[in-house]
Amino acid sequence: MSLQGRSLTDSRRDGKTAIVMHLKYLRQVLMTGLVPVLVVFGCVIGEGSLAGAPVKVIFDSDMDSDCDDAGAMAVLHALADKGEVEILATVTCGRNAWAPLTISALNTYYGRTNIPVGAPKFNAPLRESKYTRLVADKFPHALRQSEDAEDAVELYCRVLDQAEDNSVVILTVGYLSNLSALLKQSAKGNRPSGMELVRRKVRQWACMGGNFLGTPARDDLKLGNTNFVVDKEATYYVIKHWPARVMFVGREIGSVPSGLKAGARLVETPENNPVRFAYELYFGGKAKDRHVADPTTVLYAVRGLGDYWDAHTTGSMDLQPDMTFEWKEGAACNQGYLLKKRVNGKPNDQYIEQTIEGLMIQPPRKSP
Ligand SMILES: [Ca+2]
Repeated sequence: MSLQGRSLTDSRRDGKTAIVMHLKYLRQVLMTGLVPVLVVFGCVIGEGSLAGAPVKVIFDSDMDSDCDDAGAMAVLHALADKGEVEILATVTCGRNAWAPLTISALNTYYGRTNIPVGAPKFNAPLRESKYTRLVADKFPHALRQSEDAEDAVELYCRVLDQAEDNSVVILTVGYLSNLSALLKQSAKGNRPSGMELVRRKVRQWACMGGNFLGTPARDDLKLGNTNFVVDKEATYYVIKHWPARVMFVGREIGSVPSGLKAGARLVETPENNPVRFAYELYFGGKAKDRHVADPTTVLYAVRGLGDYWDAHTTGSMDLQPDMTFEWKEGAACNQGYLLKKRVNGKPNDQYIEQTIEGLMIQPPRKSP
């Protein structure tokens, strides 16, 4: 049977020829000692910064139930102080009334009062917090009142519309409520739809969420997965429709069962540090170590795999409406998840903990 005028035998022969050519190339590389500069497995491209330029990030957080969101913002600002990241926008994905002011207080502490703060103006999840109200009361914030926060979806659209193509990293450490609304946002005037903006402008989405245990990785939710479960409808829509690259940072990377933690050393920072105060309020006294699910995601979004992690970049997440999933193997596509890295046979957990801890307690470059 012919295939576009060529026989199946011809196609097989061409395939064998291609394999032989690749083997010859590999042999040539090994013999000459030349190492290919570019590794063109699509998912490897796009890690970390491009040619040393700061990574452009939109930070989206449930700044309410857990204190590691505040720790994540500390890491993000510390990396900005090192010139590794430009923070384009900071948004909350929940309706906790003091979350926008807490985010603004953290931006203010690190001397970045000009970063826009967004909040959902729709019926997003509403969760209590042990720290947002008191942080908002005690610390200065450039945002005068929570109501002054921009509509999160409008903020996403504005920032993406102004960005260069394929330049923005979206970093979520909370629910996917904003992203769902963004993907459903219609075109307005000359501005493309939210879906089109993501397709054109987003280089990568770094998503804290899911448990990637076993082979194939599957999540039965027995270890919990707050970021997916709190707004299931949004999560399902976003993961099924996301038109760009996504890297999942699973809970095993910085939370259970990894055991990685940081926060106790915040006691070494000044009392006017709102991150320290958030940890103190969360623990009802002295700041203690807390898991680092969100801070690890920040570290990945800015520095890429580096010498911290490996990644599984073939196949895709087969997510069910109840938020259980199994990873379906297949060709490399736009989805992947981080893998813990072992160095000399040992996990490098301590190295990652120390990196995060150092960034979390790093004093602001500009004094508040
Ligand atoms: Ca979070």
